[in-house]
Amino acid sequence: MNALNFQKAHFTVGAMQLKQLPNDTGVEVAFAGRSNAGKSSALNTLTRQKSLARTSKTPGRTQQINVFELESDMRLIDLPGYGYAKVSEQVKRQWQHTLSRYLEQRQSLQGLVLLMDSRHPLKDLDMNLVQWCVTCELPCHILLTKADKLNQSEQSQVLALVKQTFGTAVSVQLFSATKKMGLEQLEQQLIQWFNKHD
Ligand SMILES: Nc1nc2c(ncn2[C@@H]2O[C@H](COP(=O)(O)OP(=O)(O)OP(=O)(O)O)[C@@H](O)[C@H]2O)c(=O)[nH]1
Ligand SMILES: [Mg+2]
Repeated sequence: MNALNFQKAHFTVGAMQLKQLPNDTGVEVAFAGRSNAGKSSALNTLTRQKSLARTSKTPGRTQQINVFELESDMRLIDLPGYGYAKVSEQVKRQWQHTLSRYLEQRQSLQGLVLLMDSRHPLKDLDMNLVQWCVTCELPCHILLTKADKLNQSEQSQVLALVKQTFGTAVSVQLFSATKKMGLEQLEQQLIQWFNKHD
């Protein structure tokens, strides 16, 4: 299996609309999840860059579709978080519409990394997104984030719960950006997706 240098990731564009995305060729993997789940932090840990993707204590920070190129035709995508309470209904609906169009239409999209805060997993919109992946046959890998906030027995419990909920439809792992926990497992999944279409 080919190695991938995630450290080489660099920002290319912040798209407000789908038509601003790079050409739909090669392979793309997107990071999705509720606002504040830890998407940007996971991308920074993965790429060994402190501030490649902007993180924030204020949920709803990432509002554009941020594109990071690893090599030509290999991209990581930081999607805006969903479910942020303070965003207006209209903005929420607009974003859900854009997200579903992206997931539906993007030919280069080979997999979705779905992040859930390990202390609050399986919210309605998370369930919808997994269901959507299954229906569309888009591979989905779940990261249970901020695992450093749980003790060992809580970690095993949440992992078992989420695995049991989805069965073999998706893969699931614990992750902590701060402790770099689960990093290798995430990398293996990404390498598999990126190498599929070499
Ligand atoms: N303890 C701990 N905190 C984390 C971890 N990952 C992220 N956080 C914190 O959680 C908050 C949100 O992280 P972000 O990475 O900005 O979350 P996001 O999903 O990109 O959020 P939006 O862009 O708003 O959708 C920040 O305060 C992070 O420092 C982790 O592994 N452990
Ligand atoms: Mg973010």
